[in-house]
Amino acid sequence: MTFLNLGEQPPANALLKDEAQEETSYPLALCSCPTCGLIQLSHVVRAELLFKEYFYFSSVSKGMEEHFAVYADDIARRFVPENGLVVEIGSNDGVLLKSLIGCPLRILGVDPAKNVAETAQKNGVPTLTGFFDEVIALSVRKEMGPASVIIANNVFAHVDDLDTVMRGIGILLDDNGVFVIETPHVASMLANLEFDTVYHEHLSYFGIKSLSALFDRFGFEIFDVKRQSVHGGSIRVFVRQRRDKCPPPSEMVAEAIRIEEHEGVFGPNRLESFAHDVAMLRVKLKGLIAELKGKGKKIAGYGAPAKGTVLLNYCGFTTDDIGYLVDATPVKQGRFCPGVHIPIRPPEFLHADMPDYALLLAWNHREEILEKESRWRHAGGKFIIPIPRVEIV
Ligand code: DWN
Repeated sequence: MTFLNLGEQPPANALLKDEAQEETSYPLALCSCPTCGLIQLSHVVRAELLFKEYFYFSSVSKGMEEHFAVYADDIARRFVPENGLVVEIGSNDGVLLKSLIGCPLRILGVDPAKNVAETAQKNGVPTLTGFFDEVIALSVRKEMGPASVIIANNVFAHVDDLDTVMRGIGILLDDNGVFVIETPHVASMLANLEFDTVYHEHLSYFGIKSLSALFDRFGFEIFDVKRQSVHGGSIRVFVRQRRDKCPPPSEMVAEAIRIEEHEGVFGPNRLESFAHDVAMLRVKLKGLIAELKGKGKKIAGYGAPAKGTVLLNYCGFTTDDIGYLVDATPVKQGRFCPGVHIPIRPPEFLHADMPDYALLLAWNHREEILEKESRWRHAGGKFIIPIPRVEIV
């Protein structure tokens, strides 16, 4: 059942070198399985088009660096013996693994984006460039032995052929090993109207029930869940091989499923009301921007996140509405947001230009950014927060 249609859009991270650059758009819509509640894109864009050169570097956000450092420490203490092997799939710039450098264990990142993997290597994180699959799993197991822990953060939702990844996990993970994934929680997406997290990189929108159905097919089970606030509300899911004499799963597993049922993840009416509320949010946001423009106000965008591309294109904003975006990621600066062709500049541009408003496209970093931009705010600058509701702060 297709329930949300965001139109034809370009890949969210396909930032343009110049406005004349040719770009391709693809259908961007969500459909759902009423049985396990798995929500997926209706159209798949080939991974090679999306991930070979990548513009997202997790370490740009200090909040995310702190998040992953605490995460890594927790995992290492609980699950990794002396000299144990920790492998991270989709390790990006090494933002998690770099905090384990110097610990009495071994680390290895795997990431398909050559440019990002090179940054990880410079950060001291050994990184294989490629899409994790059975071939890489066999090669790593042969060379380094089984992994005590395999981690996959904000990547499981990006994979089309999950069977290959799961078979690779089965090959590489030690019999007593733990597979840990962190991924946005579909219940949070629905509850907070996070429609802009729907983009071609995100093929699946998981909950515990849908993940359990997947893991069960490969002899794995979820034994613990920790809810996280990052990326609009995520779940950190702890997975083990199903064995006799295992302690029972934590109560948090059943609690997470109850939350999904409460949020109506499995109910077609709820999904349709989500789509309706998204359409209403667009009307409100477009109306506010038009009102402010009518009063002669200057409006910029803050952050050039993937989700920002979706929101700007879904609302049909142009440079007449949002003059430019600012983003602290060096490789994004000087490029243009795909589809809407809004230029991306360094944050210093905002401090010089002093717009009246900034649409906070990176709303999931609200605290960090409002703190960082306190001087601009004290000088009169105001943020327009689009999600979970349109508000000015
Ligand atoms: O799944 C994914 C999530 C985890 O990260 C990836 N597919 C892509 C990416 O999505 P995103 O681009 O929406 O993530 P963020 O973390 O919301 O992007 C924030 C953007 O804002 C980055 O481009 C960095 C920028 N930023 C900034 O300019 N100043 C961020 C902070 C915190 C800042 O202070």
